[in-house]
Amino acid sequence: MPRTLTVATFTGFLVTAVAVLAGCSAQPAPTEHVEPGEATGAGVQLFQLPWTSIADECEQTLGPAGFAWVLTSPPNEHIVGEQWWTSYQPVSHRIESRLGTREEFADMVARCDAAGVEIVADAVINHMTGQNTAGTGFAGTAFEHYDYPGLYGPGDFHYCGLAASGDIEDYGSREQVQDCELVNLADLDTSSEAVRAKTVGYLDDLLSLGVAGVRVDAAKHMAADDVEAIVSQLPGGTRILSEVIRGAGEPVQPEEYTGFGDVFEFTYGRDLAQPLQSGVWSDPTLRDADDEYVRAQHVPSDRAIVFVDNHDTERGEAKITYKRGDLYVLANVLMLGDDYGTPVVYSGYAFTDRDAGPRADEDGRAQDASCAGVDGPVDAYEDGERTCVQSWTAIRGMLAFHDAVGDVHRMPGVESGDAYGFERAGRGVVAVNPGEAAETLEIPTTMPAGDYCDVVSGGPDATTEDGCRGAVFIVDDGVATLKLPGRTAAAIHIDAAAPPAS
Ligand code: AAO
Repeated sequence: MPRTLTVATFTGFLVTAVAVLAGCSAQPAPTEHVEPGEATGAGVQLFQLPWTSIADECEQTLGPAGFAWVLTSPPNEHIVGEQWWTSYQPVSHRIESRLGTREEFADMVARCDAAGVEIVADAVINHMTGQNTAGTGFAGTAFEHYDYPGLYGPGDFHYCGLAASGDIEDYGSREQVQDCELVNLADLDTSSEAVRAKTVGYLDDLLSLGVAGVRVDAAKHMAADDVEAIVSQLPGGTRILSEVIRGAGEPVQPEEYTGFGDVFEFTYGRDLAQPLQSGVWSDPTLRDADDEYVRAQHVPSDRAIVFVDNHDTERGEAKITYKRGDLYVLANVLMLGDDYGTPVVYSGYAFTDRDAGPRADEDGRAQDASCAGVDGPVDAYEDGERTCVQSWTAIRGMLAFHDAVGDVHRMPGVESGDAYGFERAGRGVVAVNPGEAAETLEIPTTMPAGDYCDVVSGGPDATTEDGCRGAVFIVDDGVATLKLPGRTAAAIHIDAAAPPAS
């Protein structure tokens, strides 16, 4: 028997209604003609995908699907090795790597921009290499652990002396986290004007190639003031996305980095995984009297980059990754249907060995990979096979949902068994059923009555008999009725009404 509103949400809903009647500034009463504000354009992380393939993806899939930006892997010259993480050990600021040449990178940026997709580059500016022996980089640059001729020398690094190893051994110590070495990586002294100038020079070079912004790798390991001193020298409007993993009880917290840019919010994916595994739901969204988000352990919505998983967490803490295909679809549907933060879909490759790099040629260059014809997760991947999440029907449908609902509020949720769903005020309804048993959700909505194409299973398609490629759901008398087989999701929105039967 579907519970239309749990007690908590029903109370919340009543409070909201009363508040609106009383003229308080709680969530506005949904109206079917609410016009959305600008949606925070969704991105996709194309992990270890070469520049030529990213350019193809922008033109063939990302632009048409409505992705606003791509997060690339680090473009800098790196140490030689088959592991993916060699990309995170810079040898120079040359844009020459296993993922492509400077010219290929510039061409990718131009082709993606022409397709309406911006490029955000992963920038490794906290450190250099982590091997104690001298070496030669992927593009032929000679280096030693603390000596990078023409770039950085021994005087440009921290030697913290706080632990015998010189490495971070205690994340409870701010000094260790920001002055010692992360896993033996030579730690740049970002308080030094000389280091800052060289770092700004690298970032300016990326921007000169048309890049719209950067992910600041290991930002936690640089004082927020140092990061701000660096990025404040970049052209206004440059997008800054800081990686600051939220660690309980740690002195360095993500909030410190929200004054000059956005922050990847690691709590989001952790919180999303729990109800999808347990089927026990509660509304995470609490808005205060000023209508501002007050999600515990989350940075403010307008500073949050949210994700289900990324290249680190899929190899570590994440409970829901591509390896759990159907639940992974449900997690991405909820993220793209939510009204918190700016979502970034993760797209990598299948692996058994966490260190295994992308499929590469004999010269170590990552192989081009096409996602043509991929429309969903597969039961069994070969190691190195791209997951192509950006091409999945469900994801492309939810990109359309995300854009159609804009920034209108997420309304109190509705549950039935393991299933859960919610309205985006007057413009869409989204629901998931992580359980095995089929469920029917009746979700209050002010969307206009009528038939709607489910965008998770295909959306509008004029070539079909009922005008929808997949399921059709009905809104009638202020209720959207969504029938969900086990392990499925569904979503309808204002721009995906089923055309009237001809
Ligand atoms: C490789 C080898 C090393 C070798 C090194 C140097 O693996 O054995 O010593 O080379 O030769 C990547 C790979 C590393 C690789 C590195 C360099 O992951 O394996 O090392 O390239 O090639 C911390 C940082 C965070 C960082 C993360 C991996 O804060 O910034 O470690 N991520 C970025 C990149 C990452 C990259 C680097 C940085 C380096 O995304 O791909 O490394 O450029 C806690 C702390 C976090 C900490 C994690 C892991 O997190 O809070 O700050 O991240 O631990 O140490 C719960 C907890 C939370 C915990 C989390 C994850 O959620 O609440 O506190 O679990 O465990």
